Amino acid sequence: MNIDFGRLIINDSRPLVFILSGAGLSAESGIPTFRGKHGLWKNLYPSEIASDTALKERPEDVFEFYNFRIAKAVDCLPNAAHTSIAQFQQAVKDYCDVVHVTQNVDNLNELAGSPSVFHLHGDFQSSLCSQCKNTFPRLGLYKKNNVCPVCGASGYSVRPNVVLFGEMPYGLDWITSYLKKVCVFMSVGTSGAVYPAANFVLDTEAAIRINFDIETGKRRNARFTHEITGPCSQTLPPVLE
Ligand code: BV8
Repeated sequence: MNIDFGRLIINDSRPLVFILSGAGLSAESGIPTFRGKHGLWKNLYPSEIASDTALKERPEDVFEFYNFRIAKAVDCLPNAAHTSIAQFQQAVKDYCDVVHVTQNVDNLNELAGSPSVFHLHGDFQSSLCSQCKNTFPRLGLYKKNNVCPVCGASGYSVRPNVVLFGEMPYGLDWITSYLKKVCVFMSVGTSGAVYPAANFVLDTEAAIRINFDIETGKRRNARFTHEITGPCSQTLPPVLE
């Protein structure tokens, strides 16, 4: 089965490398991680404020949380880890498929020239209308009177196109099927604190499963064959070059 993965057609007869990234990939670009010392926002954990319940009960706080994060990310630039993934995808494209699934919502992979990256938890560059379910480019920050350009809905209907806690992540159907075919699985800068992404390393049948993290050895329930400790802007490029 071939699948049109954005601009990448994944072909069953070719080797498949799967990269799962998290907030640690963008940490050295200046975007705070979720569970590090910057992990709290107004003394709230992400699972409290970035949730479907919070969006229903306190949409103004959820919008403020995302406007705060968008403002923090707007001037950030890709680091050497983003660039090494993008260059790796280009370098092997004639004989190997590289699927990069990120839990991040920033666009640093795209800015680094990545030909394809899949945002499992959505992205900051687009908005979602809760009424008509269409997505469209985000115009400015989130506020109550944003109007959906498709159906005209307003109020808090035009929201960040992100997967909140309690909402279904994007692409799970093809991701879980491809994890069975992957030969190399790389986890880059993720704590494994969030599901179902945390289970991908358990679901894959890849012979090689590498964890790149600044602090390894803490994911007891994962089945990595290799742990490479250090900031990923330094540890990832030598492996992908
Ligand atoms: C769902 C939104 C079902 C966008 C995010 C099973 C067990 C328990 C709970 C659950 C379960 N299944 C589902 C749940 C509930 C829940 C969940 O997982 N809860 C957690 C708290 C236990 N999951 C969900 O709700 C998911 N939905 O399952 O739906 C369903 C079924 C039917 C119908 C409807 C629904 C949805 C999860 C998505 C939530 N949204 N983000 C945004 O705001 O950005 S999650 C959020 O956490 C971000 O996406 C983030 O990327 C993600 C994971 O965090 P990390 O990326 O790993 O970041 P973290 O700070 O934790 O770690 C950073 C790592 O980097 C660290 O290890 C650090 O050491 C390392 N690091 C730091 N610097 C560097 C570095 N590494 C290398 N170099 C460096 N320089």
